[in-house]
Formats: sequence, structure tokens, C-alpha cells
Amino acid sequence: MITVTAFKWVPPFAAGQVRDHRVRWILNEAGWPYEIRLLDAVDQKSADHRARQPFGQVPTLEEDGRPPMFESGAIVWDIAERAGVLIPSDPVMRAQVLGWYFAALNSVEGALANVAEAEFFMPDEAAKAVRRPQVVPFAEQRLGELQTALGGRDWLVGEDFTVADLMMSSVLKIAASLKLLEAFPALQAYHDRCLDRPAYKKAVADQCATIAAHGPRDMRYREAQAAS
Ligand SMILES: N[C@@H](CCC(=O)N[C@@H](CS)C(=O)NCC(=O)O)C(=O)O
Repeated sequence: MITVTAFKWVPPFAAGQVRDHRVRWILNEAGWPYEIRLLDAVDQKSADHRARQPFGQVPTLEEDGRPPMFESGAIVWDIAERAGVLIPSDPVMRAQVLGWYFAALNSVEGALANVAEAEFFMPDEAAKAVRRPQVVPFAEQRLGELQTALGGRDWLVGEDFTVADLMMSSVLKIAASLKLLEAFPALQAYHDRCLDRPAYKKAVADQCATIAAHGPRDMRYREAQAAS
């Protein structure tokens, strides 16, 4: 059996965004059954979880007979490859998909994460006002470049949705949550197209259902803080 770690609860801005949705999504695409192990802040710091994820984050993936995996990008690619889904068999196309897959995680996600950090984690409006001009223009530049590269095509590579589109659209969820996609209509349409998949919808609905069933107290933040 496959087990994926996820959080019991996150603040509203993060519901549907936590990166375990990527792993749930590819597992749903593959049709592979899995269980979710829910973590709170105390579990996050435990030696047990650190052995799976050195940074105490989610998601991780455990599977009978294999060492645990961390990093959503690595997990998603590994599942796609082993299940034989969303990666073209043609080696040239596969290489193109790999390039776009890295672009999502390396060239796009970082730029968007900087904006998210300012908007969602900076303590006050004054600090945000200073930080925004340092990070928003670069994020917008990257989105514009991505939109140009996509051109009039439906998908990043070839004629079909691939794992590169899965990862890019997951990363673009950060832009959507920051309302940065509105200025890029073709990218917005691409994003909508990518997310219009039952495997994605189930992944996010399942994550959100868990979060809705819990609250901040279930995360044991105080206990985790006291223990550190
Ligand atoms: N590069 C990692 C990032 C994982 C990550 O940032 N996870 C977040 C949730 S989306 C987390 O666990 N945050 C809690 C923390 O860092 O303490 C991946 O893609 O798996």
C-alpha cells in the first residue's frame, strides 16, 4: 500500500494548495490506491517524520518494499514513470517534458513563492508594501515569458496533457491564489484546461475535506513550540 503524508489543517489561504495535492493528483491519474497519514505540528518535528522528510515538510510517499520518498516533484515523476502515465514514450518528447517539468519547479515556482511569502507570511502591510516591488515584477515577467512560450498551444509539449502540464499548473495555482494570472488570459485558460481533470478535482476535494474537518487546535502548534 502507498501512504502519503498531508496536514490535518492549514489556514484558509493554503487549503487546496498544500503540495500533497500533486501526489494525490498523479496517483489518481495512475489509478493507484493510497492512504493518507495526517500530521500535526508535533508529528512534523518527530524523528520519525524527519527520517522520511529531512525538512519536516509534506508530502512524503511510503510504499512497501521501497525507501520513503520526499519532494513532490520527485514523487510525481517517479509515479508517472512507473505507472506509464503522462510521460510520452518518444525519447525526444520525454526530454522536452522533463525540461518543462524542471522549469515549473525551478524557473517559475521560486518566483511565485517569493510573492506568496510576502502576501501570506509577512507580518504587516508596511512590510508587504516594501517587499512587493522587489518580487512581483519578476514573477509577472516569468508568467509573461511562460505565456509567450506556450503560444497558441493547448499543452507545453505535444498534443496531450503531460506530467509537465500537471506540475506547471500546480505551480500556477500559486499565481492564481495571488490573482497574478488575471493579467495573462492565455495562461489563465491553460491553467483552467489543466485543472479540468477528474484526478485533479478529486485530489483537491479530498485535501480540502480533511482540512475542513479539522481546526488549528488539531495541529498542536503550542505543544510543538513548547517541545522545541
Ligand atoms: N520542495 C518541497 C516543498 C514542500 C513544502 O514546502 N511543503 C509545505 C506544504 S506545501 C510544508 O510542509 N510546509 C510546512 C513547513 O515547511 O514547516 C516539495 O515540493 O515537496
